[in-house]
Amino acid sequence: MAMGSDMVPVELCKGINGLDKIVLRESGGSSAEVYLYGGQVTSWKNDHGEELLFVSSKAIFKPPKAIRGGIPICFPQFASHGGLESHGFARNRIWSIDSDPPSFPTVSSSKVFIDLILKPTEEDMKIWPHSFEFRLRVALGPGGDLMLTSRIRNTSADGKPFSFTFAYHTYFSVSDISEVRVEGLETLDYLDNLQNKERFTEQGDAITFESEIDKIYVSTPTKIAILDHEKKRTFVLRKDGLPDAVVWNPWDKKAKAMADFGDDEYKHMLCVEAAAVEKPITLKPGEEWRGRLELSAVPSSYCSGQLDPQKVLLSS
Ligand code: TA6
Repeated sequence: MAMGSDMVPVELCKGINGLDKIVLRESGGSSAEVYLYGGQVTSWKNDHGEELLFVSSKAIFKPPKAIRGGIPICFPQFASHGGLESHGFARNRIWSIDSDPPSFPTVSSSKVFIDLILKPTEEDMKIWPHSFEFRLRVALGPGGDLMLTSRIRNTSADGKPFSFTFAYHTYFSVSDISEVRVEGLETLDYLDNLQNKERFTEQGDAITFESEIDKIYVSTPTKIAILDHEKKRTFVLRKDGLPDAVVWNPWDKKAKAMADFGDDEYKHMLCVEAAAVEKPITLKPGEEWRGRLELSAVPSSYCSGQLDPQKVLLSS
């Protein structure tokens, strides 16, 4: 689907419930949508217009509720790893468009991007008394890859460092969860959220799904592959500055217990989250942390052997 001259690469418009969103369109036909509410990507489509991310049909697009799907940003706390509300507050705040972002250290091939910024309000300072600037760039690559780059700076004037945990809580859309395999996490240690965060070691084969899973894999490789055989599609997740990876599917019981999630929707989603959880990140005043996520969707035909997960994981 080639881009007509009328297709604007970066467009600010109104989304659900009148919330502001930015639509990114890449000349090859892929697209993405980012809500200022939560700085949250809620859509990523390939050049055939197929949606690659899961958003629940029951998602609530109304502050202060977090949007159930897409890529929520967990900051300054992942899940219940601290005294704040689950997953921190960045996903429940209205972000701004950053009109004057500092230059990026590396030259990006992407010409289609938006820069957002989040700073704490006085209310935020009462629950988390630290000054920061959180800059987020959401970009679409020439091939339709989706890139998210977070830059978090400690802007405290009181000389105090602060520590945080973080995740890109990505909801991938899958055909049938029982047909999905995750490659790249074999033999790694993980903290099991279903067993008091006890530490275990994963078995040697690819991860498959037949029940609820909520695991934090620690010190993972920088690349993970999610194979959806039925859709003949592989998601390749590359990450930088994010040592851990969380894998979550609520399965049937938890699905029924979530008001903003359909009872059967667990069959069509999987969260694989690039994260920094096991070792919190500490920043002294003036210091900046960068965490990058790059997602690719590779059309594949497993039976033709085109897709050898090991080749994907070992290739650059
Ligand atoms: O990332 C996995 C997890 O921490 C699970 O424990 C589950 O709670 C999920 O996130 C969703 O959390 P939420 O706060 O969005 O309902």
